[in-house]
Amino acid sequence: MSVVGIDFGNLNSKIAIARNRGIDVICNEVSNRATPSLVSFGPKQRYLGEAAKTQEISNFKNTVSSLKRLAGRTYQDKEIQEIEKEYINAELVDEKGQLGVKVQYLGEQRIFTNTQLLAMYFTKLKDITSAELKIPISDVVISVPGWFTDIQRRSILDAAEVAGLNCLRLMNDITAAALGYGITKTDLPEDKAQARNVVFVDIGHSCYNVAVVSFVKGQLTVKSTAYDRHFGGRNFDQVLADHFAEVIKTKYKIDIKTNPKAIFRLRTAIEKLKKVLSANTQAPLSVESIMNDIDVQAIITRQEFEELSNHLFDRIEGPLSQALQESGLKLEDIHSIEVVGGSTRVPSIKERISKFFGKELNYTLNQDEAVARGCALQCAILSPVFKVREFTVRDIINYPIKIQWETIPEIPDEGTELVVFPKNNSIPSTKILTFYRKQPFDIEAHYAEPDKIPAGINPWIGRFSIKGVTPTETGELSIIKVKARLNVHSVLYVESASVYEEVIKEEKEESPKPEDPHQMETDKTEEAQPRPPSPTTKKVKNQVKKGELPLVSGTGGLDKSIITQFKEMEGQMIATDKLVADTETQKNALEEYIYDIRAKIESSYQEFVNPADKDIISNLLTSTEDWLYDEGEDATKSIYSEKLDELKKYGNPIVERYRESDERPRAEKLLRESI
Ligand code: ATP
Ligand code: MG
Ligand code: K
Repeated sequence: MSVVGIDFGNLNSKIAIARNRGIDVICNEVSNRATPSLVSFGPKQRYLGEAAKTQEISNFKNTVSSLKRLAGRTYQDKEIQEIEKEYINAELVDEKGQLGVKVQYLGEQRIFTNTQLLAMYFTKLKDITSAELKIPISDVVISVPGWFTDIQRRSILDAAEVAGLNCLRLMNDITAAALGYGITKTDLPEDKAQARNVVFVDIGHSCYNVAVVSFVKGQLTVKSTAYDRHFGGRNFDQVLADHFAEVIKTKYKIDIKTNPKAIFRLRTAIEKLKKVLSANTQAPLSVESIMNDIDVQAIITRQEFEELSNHLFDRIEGPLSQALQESGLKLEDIHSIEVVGGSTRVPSIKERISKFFGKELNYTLNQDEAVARGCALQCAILSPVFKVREFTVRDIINYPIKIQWETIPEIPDEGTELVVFPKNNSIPSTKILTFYRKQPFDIEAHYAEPDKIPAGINPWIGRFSIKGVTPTETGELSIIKVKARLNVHSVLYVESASVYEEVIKEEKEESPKPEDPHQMETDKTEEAQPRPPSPTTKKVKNQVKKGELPLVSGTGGLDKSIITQFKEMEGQMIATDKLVADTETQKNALEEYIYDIRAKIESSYQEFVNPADKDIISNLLTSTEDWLYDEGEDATKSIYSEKLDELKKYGNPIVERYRESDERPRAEKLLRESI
């Protein structure tokens, strides 16, 4: 069984695994510890991760980036139209209500949905991991930003399922970093009153996440979080791109803004330049053949960069102060500040964070790998086969969720909605709602503050139909208890609906105080109050479960049938890619054989080839080689293996004769020694 953590980043992803009693970040096929979050499509195969990066510019329109930002979105989504479109080179389209891309694949125009694209990328991460572990993998923990909504989370889970991954937990990325911190600290306080409060800040490529986390021995509790969902390295890249576009316009009289490829080339160069600027006071820009065969050069000082980016630096403080305020802590309660994410290397960003807290920043965690490591740790904790130190992770949700229903004439004052999971409610969590109904009814879950969720995301979470509801035997309203659950992924669903019966018991104590009839936390108490609440008498009404009711759920996730269909399609694409790879391997084997035999018949094999055969073999080698570089350039796997077999018909006897003669003296020697 595998223990794997994936930091799914917008620019690139990191994979950590548990082995040798520790956590390792693994390398991909080109020995990089981070894999570009890209998928692309070609005439014969897909290119995933590094391979997509290699040909990003030559296969411009068929390369899809920003996969993470596409999860759970629709084509009409404001943020897709106004922001993400700018960063994605492939054409975005609407595919039956799903966000899709239109690309050329296997010589035809194809549309793939966001979930499929995510699944393709996860397939790649899965391959990288199984190549390293040398076993098929399934169990993983994947990171998502804490601000992801229900539908975004479901999209990632659906994609993982399509890729054949069993996601044990979608972990909020900053919480993963906090887990990595907590589990290695041996000096955490035992006493809750002395809990250590640490602020974690993650600024990556596309977003900025903050959490205030309190630690005691063996446990972390996220107290508050705050986000800037549109703040990261790419914003700085954009500021620099705008600046250099102007410089280039003046200096070279070309307007690169009219040319998407030129913009892309510039952005690529800027991403490198920006890193140079973090360590140096100035950095050169140089792009060959940016457009119209013109090479451009420029230079920028850190000071200029800082002036251009000042409006961005001014946004640093907001989430920090919001998180601090919501945590209910004061500046002096903060023990330390831990920073992760690539963009926290920008000196001015560090300065601003440090200034806000009036403290030096801490770098206990690996800035690039902390999230992946935390996810792997969480996977190890959840995995039954792996022993890890006990560590409880108490995370929270970011947006309040309400349940809505329709009133019935019998209970006119029932109200129509209730916030069941308020902001910062801990996860996982189950709440029981009690209804009094004679007939089947529906409830709906919505985000209670639609303006707080990412613009363009539908606040609707799901509709749940409770079937089979009838009046009681005496024709009264039945008591129906509905269990709503936020699971470890922070995904909401209705777990069950049951019908209860009231049984009157004589008891001495007073009945409990009336409470909100609809809400009760099972984690604390299993008892729920009926409506109307029982008066304070010595007769106590107890509710006894009579049976389960049928339940039909409609949520933002994909239907099982579509997931099955996507799985089949993914399977076919994997097979296509594998065939291309196997064909290449077979072709290389043929080529190698030609060179090997050709060299050896002139040397070590010489005395084992009879002169008559030698010409035949030589000619065959030459003709096969000629064929390989001509019409055989692009043949099928079976043709390459036929050709190889043909060569081996002549080659094998020679090799055998050589081996025999080589082994004979050795065997004789062994024989002599053993006598
Ligand atoms: P996200 O968390 O937003 O989904 P991600 O996890 O892929 O994205 P990271 O790997 O944390 O992002 O960070 C990548 C960003 O950090 C890029 O924008 C990159 O340019 C920037 N970055 C990396 N190193 C440096 C550096 N030395 N100086 C400035 N910026 C840097
Ligand atoms: Mg990240
Ligand atoms: K375990």
